[in-house]
Amino acid sequence: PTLAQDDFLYGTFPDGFIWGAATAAYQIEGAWNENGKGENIWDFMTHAYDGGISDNSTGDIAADSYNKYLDDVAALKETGVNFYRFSISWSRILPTGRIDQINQDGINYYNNVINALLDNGITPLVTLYHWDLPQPLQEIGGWLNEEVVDIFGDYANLAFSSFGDRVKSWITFNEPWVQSVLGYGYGGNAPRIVGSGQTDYIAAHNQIKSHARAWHIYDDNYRATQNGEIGITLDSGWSEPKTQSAADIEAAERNMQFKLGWFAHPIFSVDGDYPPVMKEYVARHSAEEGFPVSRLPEFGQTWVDYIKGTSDFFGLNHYTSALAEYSVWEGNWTSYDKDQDVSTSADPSWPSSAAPWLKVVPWGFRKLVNWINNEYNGVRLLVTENGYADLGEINDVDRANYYTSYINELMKAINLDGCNIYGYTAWSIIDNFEWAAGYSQKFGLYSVDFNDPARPRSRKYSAQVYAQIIADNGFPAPAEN
Ligand code: GBH
Repeated sequence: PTLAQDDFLYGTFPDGFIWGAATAAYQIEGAWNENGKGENIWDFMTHAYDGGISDNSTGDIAADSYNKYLDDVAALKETGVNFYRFSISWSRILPTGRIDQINQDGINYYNNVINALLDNGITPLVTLYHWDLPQPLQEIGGWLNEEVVDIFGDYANLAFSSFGDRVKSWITFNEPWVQSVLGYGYGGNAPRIVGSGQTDYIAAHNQIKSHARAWHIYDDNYRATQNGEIGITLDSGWSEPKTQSAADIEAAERNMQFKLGWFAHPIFSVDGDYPPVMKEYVARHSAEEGFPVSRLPEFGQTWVDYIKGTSDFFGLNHYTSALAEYSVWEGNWTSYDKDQDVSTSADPSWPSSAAPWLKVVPWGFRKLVNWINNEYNGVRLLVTENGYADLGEINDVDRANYYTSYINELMKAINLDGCNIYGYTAWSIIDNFEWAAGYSQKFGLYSVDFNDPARPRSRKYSAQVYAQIIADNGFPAPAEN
């Protein structure tokens, strides 16, 4: 299979560019109640009578990485990655979510994973929060309760003190947009709270504060001795104006500010705080709907200053793009999308995948990282996820082509456009529990047989292609003969 793109660029990534692959605890570990682990919001949701999962599955066993992590390490080694991005299950080390009850077995488990990685020459990159809040903290309101900011800080502190002698790269939150908009707005993800345009903004507010709290704890107490770095991972598609009308061009930019700027502007911009256009639009819609104040919470100057600058790198998850157009949503109801005066759609010509939301638009990746580079002053960027959904075939040519074309666009952004990007992460090293889609969509470079209790892994074609890209550090021109 060759890349059917005439704009393919031969070349290699800069020396020292790092390559990785990723997973998240709830999606792979299983062992949901073993050896002292507490219940989290995904355990709770998937066990509910209507768990909201398309194939009625759970992550109770998932890929059983709690028991089979050495298989994962072997797959990572075979792929030749420099680093492995995985997440800690908060309730595995703190069953109640709080610091007064530490589960030593959970600490041991992550020690084993970290040590196995290091023994194999693979650097750990650890995410503290990939959507799996301990259920007891949900019972006090979860991310709607500002008390969780301090509780998250305690958890982060435990992670730094337990693992920071060996873990030198940390991510506080994975995709707070998803946790906020899907978990606390539209309600398709745990904890399934519905309140778009209200509770999603509050959940985001407390996650941003929690992120900053963890960064300051690291900066104050660990950086000097552990010499690591700590950042956040934000997800974003690229929003392309549907037409070249001024209204659509502005709508696409506004959509970027509402999606990525919502979280990035407080942390990475010179001024801090939410994007001005977002404050303006939510305030105006709130007033039109009869709210006495804006539904978007305010940080106040003390928090603005506390949050600003709290990331040592910009972690980016990117999968797809959309067309954005100016559009006013009628009616007296609140929603995060309505607040933007934007509608999005996919171009019918874009190839699809097994995930309805994921269209293959490689050039959008290059535009997105350029947008970030311009918007946030050449910030050091690490791609922390990128990948493709299919039904699980071993000869996964479409995934291999997705990786080749997206990574090629990333290389153009570095070598032709001068973007400051230092690494790339494939999602995912293995097939896993794809949240509300259960096991119906697969993202792995390695297949997992979920019908076999032993959960055997098998290498897919895409893993060979990715391994070759890593070995070559890109796409060197074929030798002439
Ligand atoms: C990432 O999110 C996650 O970090 C990772 O855990 C996940 O496995 C991976 O993507 C693949 O999905 O079904 O219309 O409600 C990427 C951003 C945002 C993409 C939510 C899917 C659901 C759209 N995701 N979106 S919809």
